[in-house]
Amino acid sequence: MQNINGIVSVEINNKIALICLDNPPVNAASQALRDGLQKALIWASSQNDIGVIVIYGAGRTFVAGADIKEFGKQPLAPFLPDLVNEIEQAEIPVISVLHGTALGGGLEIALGTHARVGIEGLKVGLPEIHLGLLPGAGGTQRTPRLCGIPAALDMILSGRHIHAQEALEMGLIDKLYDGQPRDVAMEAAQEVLIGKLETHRTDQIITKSNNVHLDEVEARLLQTHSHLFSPHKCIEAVRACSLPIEEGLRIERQAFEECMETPQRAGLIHAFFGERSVSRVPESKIAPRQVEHIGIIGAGTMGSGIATTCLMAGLRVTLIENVQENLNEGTAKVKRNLQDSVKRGKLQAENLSKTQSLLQPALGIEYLDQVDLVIEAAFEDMDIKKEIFRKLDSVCKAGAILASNTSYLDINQIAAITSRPQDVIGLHFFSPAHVMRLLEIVVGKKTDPAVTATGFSLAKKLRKVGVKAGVCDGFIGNRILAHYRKTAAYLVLDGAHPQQVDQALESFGFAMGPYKVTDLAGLDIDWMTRRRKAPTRPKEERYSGEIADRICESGWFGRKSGQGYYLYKGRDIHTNPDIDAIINAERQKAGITVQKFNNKEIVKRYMTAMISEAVRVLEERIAARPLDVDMVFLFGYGFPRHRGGPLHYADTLGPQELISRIETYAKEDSHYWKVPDMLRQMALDGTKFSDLNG
Ligand code: 3H9
Repeated sequence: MQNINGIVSVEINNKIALICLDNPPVNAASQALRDGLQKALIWASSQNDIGVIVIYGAGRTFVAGADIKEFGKQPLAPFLPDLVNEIEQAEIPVISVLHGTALGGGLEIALGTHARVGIEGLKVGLPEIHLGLLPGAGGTQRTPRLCGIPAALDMILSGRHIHAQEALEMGLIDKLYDGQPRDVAMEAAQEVLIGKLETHRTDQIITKSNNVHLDEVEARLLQTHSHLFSPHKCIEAVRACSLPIEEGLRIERQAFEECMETPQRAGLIHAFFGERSVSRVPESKIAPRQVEHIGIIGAGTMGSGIATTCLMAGLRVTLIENVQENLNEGTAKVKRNLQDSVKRGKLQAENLSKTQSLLQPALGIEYLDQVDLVIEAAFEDMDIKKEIFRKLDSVCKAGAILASNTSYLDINQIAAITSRPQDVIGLHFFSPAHVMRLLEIVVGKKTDPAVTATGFSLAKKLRKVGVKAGVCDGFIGNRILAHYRKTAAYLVLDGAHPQQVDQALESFGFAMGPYKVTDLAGLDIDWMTRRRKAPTRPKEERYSGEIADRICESGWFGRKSGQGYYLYKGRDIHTNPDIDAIINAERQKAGITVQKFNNKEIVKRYMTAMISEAVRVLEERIAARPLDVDMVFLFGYGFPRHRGGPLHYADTLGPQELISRIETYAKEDSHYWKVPDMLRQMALDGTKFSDLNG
């Protein structure tokens, strides 16, 4: 055994050289791995009488891609594209054994080898598009040569993972085996030596150009993804696959480097690592409590959605209502949700009836005496919640966790009603709870760290992104939302149209503008919140709710009532012509001189308001790190992923720019627009939000 550099080793066995890549956790093609592989190839080729070289991976996977941590830094030799070319041009046949996931640069290494064999369970893919990139080590040139332009383009533009059998049918891999990587490596190598497994060079295959298909796909992309950079560059690179390979690779390299320079790439990589590091909180080192049986109180939209997500994770659920009719409706909703999940491919059809059987509907809280964790999803009213928690305290077994799904109420007050405040926590799901990935884990003053740890382990089980939040009205997300939504309302009062506000923010990248979101959520929800907050609204605050109040008074609550800011006919959405009269009347009543706002100004004000409240949330330690705020917005509020989240985006502007914007707007409304102290300090120190994520 020749240990090349601690990550790569070579074993010689008769005429076979076995190169093992061992760079946990996912065998990323870091500089050390590339260097080790290059040296291993040279060393193996220099040995006497070698008939075949095999590359395989140790651990749970073959190479899952280039090392993403190296992106944005000075690239270090050997470079992956060069290494793949060297593999392809090797005189001794080189084959690869793929197991686990062979993704991105990992698959590209394999495409450079002269035969690829897979092990059952393998998934392959070119997911670079999700990072704002394109396959930059030959993937755009060799994949079409092996599978044709349409299949290659689908793979590159979707970034999807492809199962072993499909990869075999596509011609991406040559043969499938069952077994351990080293054993399969030996078996496949012996087959090469006796001519049972053929080897070939992908670069020698000629691809016919298919501009008609490429043009069609590009036209569709322009309609749906015109704001994203890398999909267009993917097409540009694939177009080059019918040229001689050296030329194609040069075009691919150029396009890859252009993608690497974009803020979209930086935003998407921030999202990738943020999603993985957001659960790294001090409590994650503590053992969580065991949770197998969950009680859910309330079978409305929220409760039935939470029940659905728990069932899909294989947990037993007791669903509680106090009236039989509501319980029946809730149970039916859960069943519909599960059936929809089968249609969406999130639940296997053969598991449907087993999953349904984990649901136990019941009338009355006394049925929760044996559950490990209760999630209360009743009406948002403090007195109702206190009553429920008082009962839970007397019914639930010792050590059971008592969670509330409240979206803004004070968890400390709820906990104080029980004799076990250490077991009380907020678990704030987002609607529809079986679809949306965010889970705010709201930690009260007395919450036991093991209870917080359980919140995170539950989030993981439910495949949610758990984010730790402190207690305040609205926690991280709704607190910030309540603030920046006022900006949208002020813009409309002062001269913008709700539809223009939506268009401006959708072109910034939001999945939906704020007025479409309000219509979808129901205008009555915000109406109720405004009335709840009315007694505590500061006198100096400019009221932002007049237009929305008038709309609600007309009985228009958005999509569910057929009209709101828009008109709804079936699935179609139209302008609501009656809105203008309401807006104009309110402007006149308030004596407002109408201003014109262009879309850029709308985005500037909206984003500045969002960022300034996010900074206050950090100052008050409601969120511990900027990335917590970012993940809340990416996974719960439709924030454009390629912008990385509000505070990642704030770093692209810098504190000084934000301060000068706020100071300008403060001339119109000094109560609403205030520069947070933390932002001033950051400008003085030259600190970025990314510096505070460590
Ligand atoms: C590329 O290849 C470009 C080339 O075309 C051209 C180059 C010139 N690098 O997700 P997990 C870490 S672009 C560095 O929790 P799972 C991850 O952060 C790349 N680190 O596990 C985490 O660290 P921690 C194309 C990576 O089992 C740990 O590994 N490839 C990388 O749920 C475990 O990850 C991709 O985009 C990486 N490439 O899922 C694949 N990948 O424990 C990206 C992972 O400290 N990766 N880490 O938090 C994935 O999709 C998933 O990680 C994978 C495993 C499916 C592999």
